[in-house]
Amino acid sequence: MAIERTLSIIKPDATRRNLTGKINAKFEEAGLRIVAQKRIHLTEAQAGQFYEVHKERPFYGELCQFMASAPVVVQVLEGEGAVAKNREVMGATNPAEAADGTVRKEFALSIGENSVHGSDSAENAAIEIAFFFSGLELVG
Ligand code: PCG
Repeated sequence: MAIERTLSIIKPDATRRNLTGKINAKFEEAGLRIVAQKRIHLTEAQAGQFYEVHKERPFYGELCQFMASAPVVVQVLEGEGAVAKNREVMGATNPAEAADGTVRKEFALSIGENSVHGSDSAENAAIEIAFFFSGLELVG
């Protein structure tokens, strides 16, 4: 399988509980390499822009408010089949449905406060990485 990159976000519920290191350990144990990472505090407008595809969903306002409620850690993960591998490590969106050993099973609080975001396709990964990082910030 080809080496890919995917965009990951450690969300406010996880940064608040000081879980960045524990979550990063799970990525690294799965063979994903953290090739870029920064801690930022999004405005609600920036969160809204990032999640624009969900604009019509009933939870959009709540989602944007939550994402702006505390700092997040945005990161680029690299590895073989990184998009799918990261989704495996994260587990299902709803922690009640997430498999044992996944980030969301261990750490997520609810479907909204679910600790991590990961790109859902290689195409969206490229768009989401470009949203947060310049080429100069990406190291091999
Ligand atoms: P993510 O970041 O992978 O992509 C969109 C997010 O919308 C998703 O994770 C969830 O956190 C969030 N989401 C999905 N369904 C619901 C919901 O029913 N309520 C809330 N508050 N958030 C949701």
